[in-house]
Amino acid sequence: FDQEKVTVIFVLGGPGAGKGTQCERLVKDYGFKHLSAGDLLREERNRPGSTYGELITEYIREGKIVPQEVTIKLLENAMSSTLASPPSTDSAWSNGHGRFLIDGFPRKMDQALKFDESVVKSSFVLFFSTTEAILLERLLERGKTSGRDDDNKESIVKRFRTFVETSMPVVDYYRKLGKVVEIDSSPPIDEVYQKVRVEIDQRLS
Ligand code: UP5
Ligand code: MG
Repeated sequence: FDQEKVTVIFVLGGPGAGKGTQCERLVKDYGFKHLSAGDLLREERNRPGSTYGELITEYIREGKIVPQEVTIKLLENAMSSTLASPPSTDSAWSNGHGRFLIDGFPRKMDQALKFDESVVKSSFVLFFSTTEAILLERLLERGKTSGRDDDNKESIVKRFRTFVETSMPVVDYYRKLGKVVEIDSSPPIDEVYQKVRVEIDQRLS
């Protein structure tokens, strides 16, 4: 993808930090295309004839990171088809331009390096931080209705461990590059979003 035309913002944070919730709002106000790596994996798992169905199910339940080849391919395909039929007629999407929120990716160093090198470099990283107690409460609450098979205590503990051991190094890597915008996502949704807007307005041309 052409670095000059395609803007990518990575949205990271622990499980339940509010990545999806904040992305939805940004889509409405800024015309981003929201691509959640987790959602793309769940779609691929449910696609009849998918080669990776069982593998994805297993990895998600165990809170492990699906091999990067699979996830990067899904993201690349989604980006290509979005650019081929843009979600709006806004100037942000004219002449092959586009702006993407990539949510929940990269969450392992190999994914980060591969995507930066072979897909496109991100502009910056929105990182939502809060405590594990808050994350747990949100996920258990959501688990009552989400139907997600990783919203149970056992999977949640595994997701937390993967986040600390495997995904935080990615955040730290981008932090050293000066690309991380950290936002406390403990307050109510609207309050967090106000802070997000300020940061996006400063950085989006
Ligand atoms: N909520 C949100 N914000 C709130 C606020 N400020 N105050 C009060 N409540 C708030 O929010 C979670 C819940 O909290 C909701 O009920 C919301 O209303 C409430 P949400 O916006 O859904 O949080 P999010 O950060 O998106 O949480 P999610 O569970 O989606 O995060 P995960 O990172 O765990 O899930 P994801 O779908 O990204 O990944 C799932 C799995 O896929 C991974 O564990 C992994 O196995 C696999 N995966 C890969 O292998 N590779 C990848 O690259 C990506 C995923
Ligand atoms: Mg999500």
